Amino acid sequence: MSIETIEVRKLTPVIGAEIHGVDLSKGLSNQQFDDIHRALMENLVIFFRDQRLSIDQQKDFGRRFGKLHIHPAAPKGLEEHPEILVIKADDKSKRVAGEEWHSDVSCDREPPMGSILHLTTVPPDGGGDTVFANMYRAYETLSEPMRRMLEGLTAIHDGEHVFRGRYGIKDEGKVFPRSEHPVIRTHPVTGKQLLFVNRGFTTRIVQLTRHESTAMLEMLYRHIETPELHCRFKWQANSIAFWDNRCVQHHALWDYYPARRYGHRVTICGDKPY
Ligand SMILES: O=C(O)CCC(=O)C(=O)O
Repeated sequence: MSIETIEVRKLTPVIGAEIHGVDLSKGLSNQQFDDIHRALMENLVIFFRDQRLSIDQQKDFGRRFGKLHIHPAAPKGLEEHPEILVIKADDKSKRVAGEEWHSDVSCDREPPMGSILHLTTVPPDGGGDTVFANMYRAYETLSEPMRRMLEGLTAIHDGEHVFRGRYGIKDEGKVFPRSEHPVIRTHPVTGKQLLFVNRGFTTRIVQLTRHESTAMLEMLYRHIETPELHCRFKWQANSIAFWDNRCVQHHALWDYYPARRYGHRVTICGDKPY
């Protein structure tokens, strides 16, 4: 079956494609939805250019793929839009979202299926690229003995060290999500296996001793950082990146201080990893 309603231009053979020929501010036909979904499954992260979307239009686009997720820790960024996560950096920022390799909110019992980030302001002199990594390929490029060893292990994904104190709001007494997920998970749509630990949230492989777990996770995090697993997206104002959070990790580069970068993310609910 060919992709009929959109043009798909791959960024690399491994991960990432730009999608052309669709205006996301208009409702999608069922065929357009199917084609975009298929492009996402095949390329893991897809990018759109020159999309002038209102917040409601961005939410409508996200809702075609599932229920919208509300972040467990971030303060309400926009009145009346709790589903919007504001992504913002400027000369007052002390940190920015996504400086560490991660998949979004993997500490949730049911981590998000995907995220759709729309940037409206980008740094004037470049910078602020986002790098994405293919976790199927990360799994497949481990040696056979290593894959066998990881099979059946589970790991703790903790929001505490990531979110506590992060947003400058009072969070005493707040309990952040913490969940145990398989180290190797199966993608619910493609049925393929992939590596599901990330430097941002994963703190411990349950069945190993602490020393073993630390060494194993560090080896896996280094492996995930292999450039051949990646694509790197250069943003323009009104670009969108839509990543399948189940099989992609990402890392946002903050190389543009003190310039401003601004946008909105909607996040789509997912299901319990198995
Ligand atoms: O700013 C970006 O490019 C990505 C930010 C990030 O890591 C996220 O939204 O999870």
